[in-house]
Amino acid sequence: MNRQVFGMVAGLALALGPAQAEEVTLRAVSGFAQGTAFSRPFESFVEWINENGKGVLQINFVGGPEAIPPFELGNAISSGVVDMANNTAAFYTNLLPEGDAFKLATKTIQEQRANGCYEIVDRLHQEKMNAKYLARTGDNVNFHLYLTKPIEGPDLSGLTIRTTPVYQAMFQALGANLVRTAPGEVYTALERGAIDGYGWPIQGVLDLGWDEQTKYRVDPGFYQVDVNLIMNLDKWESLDDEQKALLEKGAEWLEAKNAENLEINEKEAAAQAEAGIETIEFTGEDRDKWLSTAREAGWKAIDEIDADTSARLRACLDPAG
Ligand code: 173
Repeated sequence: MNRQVFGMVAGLALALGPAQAEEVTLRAVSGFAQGTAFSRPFESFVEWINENGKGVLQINFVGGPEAIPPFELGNAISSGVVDMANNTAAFYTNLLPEGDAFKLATKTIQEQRANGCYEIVDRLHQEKMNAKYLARTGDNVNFHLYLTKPIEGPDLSGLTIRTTPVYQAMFQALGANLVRTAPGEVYTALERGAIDGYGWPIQGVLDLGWDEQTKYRVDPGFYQVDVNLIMNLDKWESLDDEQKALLEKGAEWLEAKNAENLEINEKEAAAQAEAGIETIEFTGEDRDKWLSTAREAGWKAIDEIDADTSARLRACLDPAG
């Protein structure tokens, strides 16, 4: 820079004074319908930030799947069309295929922050999808198979089951025919008899009205829900330290709420029984096969995506496996 230009730049900087932090408003979208199980924790987070972040940062919750289809929300975050999302990695495997491993965590997010896993997961989001990984909800919540007809054991051959990447490897290994859909298409598929069942967590079935079309839930549950709070990386980097610290504090608050899930799960199971959903409980060898297929087929699928990343993730998400 020559002297004259340097003088101009320095003068301008002096004239503007120290950077004045202005309140920033982030546009946020949820991959799950507003008011349902996997949107509610996020909605509480938005309230928390808007309450604690006056004059610093606010969140404008634009809406759920009606605003952006869940499987397109990852792209909207990468490109910055949306600043912040509440979404499961299963809905953005187009950008981050390895994200399918997050459901295999047996460690809580608090443990993942302590053992270095959070760093790996954050880096994957940054490098593969231009996103900052802020928080994980869904710890303590398992996935289940729900059916319209009974089964005897862990054999899904002859059944057509609605899936997402979460259940794909496991249900395929057990012989099912699979149809991949967003949650918004499940009710109609059941009503039309196009599917004999679907994968879904223990929470949310009644919120979505699917209990009307569901006869059985298979127990035990498997895997662990990951619903992640992510942000466009450029937007994150444009924030000042106070704004970042506010979001990180909110993230910690949100993750602490994962402890409430055990109690919510019990209430949901009771409400499902009340709504007439019967439980098919696998025991003994059937149970072992059900759970070992989940885990083995799950990790095999990640190994096939990238053996190196799979090994690094496994060592901190599911070290006992
Ligand atoms: O079944 C699904 O749509 C799915 O993959 C999922 C993931 C996390 C929470 C809820 C559902």
